[in-house]
Amino acid sequence: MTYNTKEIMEMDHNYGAHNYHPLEVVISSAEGIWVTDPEGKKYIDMLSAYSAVNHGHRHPKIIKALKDQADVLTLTSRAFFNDKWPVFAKTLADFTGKEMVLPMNTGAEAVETAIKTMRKWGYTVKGVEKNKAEIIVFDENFHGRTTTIVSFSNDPVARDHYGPFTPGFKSVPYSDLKAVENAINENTVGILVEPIQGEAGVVIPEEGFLKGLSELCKKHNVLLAADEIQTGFGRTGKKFCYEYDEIEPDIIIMGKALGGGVFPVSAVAANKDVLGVFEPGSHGSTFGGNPLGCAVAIAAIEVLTEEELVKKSYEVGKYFVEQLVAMKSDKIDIIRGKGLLIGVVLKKEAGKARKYTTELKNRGILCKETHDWIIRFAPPLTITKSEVDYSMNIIREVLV
Ligand code: IF1
Repeated sequence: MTYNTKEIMEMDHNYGAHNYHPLEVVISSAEGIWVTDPEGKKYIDMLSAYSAVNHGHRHPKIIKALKDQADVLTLTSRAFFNDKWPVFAKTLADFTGKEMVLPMNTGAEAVETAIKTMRKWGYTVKGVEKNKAEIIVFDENFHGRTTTIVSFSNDPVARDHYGPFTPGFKSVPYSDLKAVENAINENTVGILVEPIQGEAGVVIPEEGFLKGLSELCKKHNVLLAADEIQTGFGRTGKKFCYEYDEIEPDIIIMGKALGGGVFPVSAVAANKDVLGVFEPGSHGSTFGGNPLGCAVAIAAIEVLTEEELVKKSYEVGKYFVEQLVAMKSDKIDIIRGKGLLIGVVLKKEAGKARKYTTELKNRGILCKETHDWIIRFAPPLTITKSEVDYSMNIIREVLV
């Protein structure tokens, strides 16, 4: 049984909880940068499932890894060894330059893992008094949707009515090193930071912010955890966005594109002096490190390197921004981006972004507004300059 767009949207409305407000387009198949609706209309995907589809839809090598693995072994739990997880751990350790990896599934679970790591390190290594650990986070952060993570969000939509909240977090203004230093005390175990704030509207911190954080962390014996869930794996034109500041965070949090656009795979990577705090039973997940996810993630990392997607993201991203600037649209206030993570802030008088994302959708470009005034462009990293040119003609029709 297949359904048309209208039927699918009605079924979604009638049976699905209303925790989303999607653009009115149904995707029923996809390949590379292209997605297709049930009526056969094609669109260019300029969102990439919020950076989870960096490799393009159904990348052949990743799909092959998925199918090959599905034919031999899919799930074991961690009660036994499986022959894929350790290979994935080594692949990701080599890729990140860290000694150890802890696998989970979703981004929020990886963030929770980083929080637990920092707290446990605080108590068992730094010597913080029981239940006193503090973690510094930043205003307008987005790290996921668990009750602990929304406890330190300041977005009322994400947070309201979910209390009582988890204590132990201090939120300070993004990009404000002075505020960070003032917030640090003897109970501070870690700083959790997005190298670019994605949900806040692709907010890029002042140059040297991460470097400054890294220095503060070293000075005060505090761990630095970089949430690279959205910015990692080439999205911003580097393997990881923190590389722009030439730093080494203590903890790297990964998700989204690690699953190659097909499977939820997340992980935390750190050195043994940090991730070594866990002992058997102290943390885990039924599906974390499952052979299917590991096979996919190994392929995803290999494709990134083989196809030089990081370099492409840097170059095509630069070109994309140049083309946007050259449009000289009087509807646009600010254009900001690194690699292929690009935010276009509209002027208030241009009206809300939803109007433009809907219009772009009608003309064959899928992207999503964030907050009321910002359009985010984040196509698969496989997009070519000529495909950007093609898209830009449509974007020009809508934004100029
Ligand atoms: C949704 C936003 C993006 C993330 C960072 C952790 C997570 C995310 C930096 C949690 C997830 C997603 C969640 C998704 C929409 C999307 C999003 F608009 F909500 F904020 F990308 F900007 N850290 N971001 O960006 O990862 O548990 O979802 O795997 O619909 O909630 P997750």
